Amino acid sequence: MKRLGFSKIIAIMVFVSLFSCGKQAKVFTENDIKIIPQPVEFTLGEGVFKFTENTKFVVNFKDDLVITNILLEKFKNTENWNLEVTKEAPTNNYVEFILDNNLNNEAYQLTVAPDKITISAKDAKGFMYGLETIRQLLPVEIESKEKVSNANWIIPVMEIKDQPRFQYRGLHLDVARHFFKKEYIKKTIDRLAMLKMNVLHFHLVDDQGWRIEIKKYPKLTEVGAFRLDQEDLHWDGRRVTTPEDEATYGGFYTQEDIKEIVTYATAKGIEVIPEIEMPAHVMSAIASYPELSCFETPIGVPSGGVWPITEIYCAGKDSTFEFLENVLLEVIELFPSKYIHIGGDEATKTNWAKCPNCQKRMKTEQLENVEELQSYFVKRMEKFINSKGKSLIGWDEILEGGLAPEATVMSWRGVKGGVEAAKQGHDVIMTPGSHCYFDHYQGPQNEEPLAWGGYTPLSKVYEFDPIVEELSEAEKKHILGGQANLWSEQIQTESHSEYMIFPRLAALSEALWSPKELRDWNYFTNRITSMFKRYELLDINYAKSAYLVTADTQIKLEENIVEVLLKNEFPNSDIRYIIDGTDLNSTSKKYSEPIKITETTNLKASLFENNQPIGKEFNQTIKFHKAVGKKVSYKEIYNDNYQGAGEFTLVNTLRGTKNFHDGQWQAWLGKDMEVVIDLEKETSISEVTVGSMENQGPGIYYPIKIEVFVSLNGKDYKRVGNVERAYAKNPGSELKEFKIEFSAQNAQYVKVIATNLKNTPEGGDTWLFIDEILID
Ligand code: TNX
Repeated sequence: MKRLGFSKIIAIMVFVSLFSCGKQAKVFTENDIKIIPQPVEFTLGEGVFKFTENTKFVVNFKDDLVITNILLEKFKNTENWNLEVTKEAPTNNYVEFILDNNLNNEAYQLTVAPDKITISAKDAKGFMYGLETIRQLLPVEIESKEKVSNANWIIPVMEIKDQPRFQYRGLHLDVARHFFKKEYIKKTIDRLAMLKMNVLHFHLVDDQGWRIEIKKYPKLTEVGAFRLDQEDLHWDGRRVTTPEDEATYGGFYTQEDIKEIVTYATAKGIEVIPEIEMPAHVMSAIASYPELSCFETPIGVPSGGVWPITEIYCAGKDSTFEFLENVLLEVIELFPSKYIHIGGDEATKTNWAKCPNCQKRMKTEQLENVEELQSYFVKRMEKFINSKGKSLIGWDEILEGGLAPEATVMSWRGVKGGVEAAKQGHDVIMTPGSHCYFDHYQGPQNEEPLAWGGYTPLSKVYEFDPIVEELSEAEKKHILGGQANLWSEQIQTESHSEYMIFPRLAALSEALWSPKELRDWNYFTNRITSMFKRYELLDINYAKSAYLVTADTQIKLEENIVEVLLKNEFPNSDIRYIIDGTDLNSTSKKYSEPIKITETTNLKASLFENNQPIGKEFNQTIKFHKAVGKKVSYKEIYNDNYQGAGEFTLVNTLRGTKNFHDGQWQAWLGKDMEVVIDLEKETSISEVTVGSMENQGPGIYYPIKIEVFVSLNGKDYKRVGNVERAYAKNPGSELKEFKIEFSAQNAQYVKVIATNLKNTPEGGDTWLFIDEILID
């Protein structure tokens, strides 16, 4: 018999003892691979690679430190290791970077073997993305800023081939409406890189603030970067400012700050595209230099909402263009990006129609209308920008009056502008409000911090596809990619900004990086929970809105019951509920089918994980009343866009939320609501409650009067009560119940008339929103 050598015996003893004390070698399955965005292709092998104090990074090109730093820093934080970067490969336990010019831009291949890892790429971004993938293969504790004990830094033996679907994968940050410090911008850059995003669109100019130092025009930041502090008021409830107001809210980036941000971003593979708005969204510049406007009236930097935007640059005076060219000369010096974004959105051109200089310009340039004058403006700026070797991007309004010859269009009012631009042979970046506006709500509006409006939950972002099928193959090539926009009217703090960006940015990154065929919401929700743990360790205030339980009801007429359906963003999730008024706990009933309700009931529900409630609790009292499920007849049918949830919307027990698109509201534009509810038999009643909403921004106003009439035969009505409420200015959004009480009446038919305000003091039709009508 062959004898075993001494060292082999020791090896077996170590092996046996490892297993006998329960420390089994981890076997990875596909379910353990939780990478976002999902790689194009991966195959798992057997065994693992283990990072130790002796692991080396083998790099033979410059930028080695910048690239490898992603992981070096992580191991420094968690283990206090100073892993070595060398040019010579050791015998084992190393990560090697191999240049491969056959790969596409930004692509990488990752091969993990037990003794070494290789990352092949053609460019720095490819190498960085390979490292970001390793980071996500490592246990989530790698994100810790503090020492981690007993960690096992292993990743599975595997092979990954990966590359982006789109070359442009961006996030827009509005630092004008509210100012964000350079440190926060740098943090955001790290977080973009982690998701393999590659553009930061930096919205540096708007009415409410000019945020970049321009040496030739110091007043742009001395005056334009600061405004009267009205931060305690709602954005649309702030008073108009004057040049005399004490301006204390604001801030700006010096040119040194900008250089620091750009250098930092470049090292992380992020291109920073500056946006210098024109001809509108520039009241901060006009407050600094009134001569830039048509009528040169001195104004203050606005502290809040301005609509419509009529104070814009004069398109007639040559001095305006001279100013803008000088500004852009400094901007071009600071940003290596090939793009300069000139805005171009939302200009109300009433001053241009009256201004002698603009009129003269239109005559000499033979322009038919003010849209063509804006087109002249943009084309003239494009010529200048092109002469400096750069390309122009503008919002889709730059299509109006004729597109500048080389312009790239950023489509925000849906995808329509993008489609039109691509058909004209122009490059396009898709940022439609429907999927890409991160200033929208992401959960039930009553539960969320104030947002601009709209509703764009995580699953909606995940569905985003920049490619529109009506385009030909050649036209589709013009779609460079997509971008999320975070407008900051309602966002005053960094933590609120993080809340709006995460986790939606993770969904967007997958929509823009991964092949469309691989998109799978179930699989994404399985991976995102691991990302949440990373976000927690990174102190990112990510939104947990996807965990929120929401309810829907169905009326079962025959049985006179209401069925409540519970759901949340996660498929097949463990929702539990309780209806006896006690608190939720691990013994609460698991939700598996609609809950039947026949009387006023308090319903509490939550998503559970590991037998514990997670996320915010759903807590609603479903008010059963005498009109539930009864027929409602309308004198004037509600507006097509707000039909609620069908014929029983007003009497289905479910209440409309502050999100006016939640499918519960019925609404009338410029008209009254008049409905009759048939209680089916003579019933004693003494109160009617009408739910309504006010959100004056989008034109939704409370009724000015509600009247209640009762009848036994449906012909002869008696007025039994009413409430009146005079119009009052009301920023923000609000829900209210209007209760009309009266002495007990026997009635079968109840008529309710809610009178629409019809005209705002500023003119324009008003919306009347109603849900629900309760009768008792
Ligand atoms: C429209 S999107 C704007 C912004 C606002 C935003 C609010 C675009 C090009 N213009 O100025 O902040 O709506 O969502």
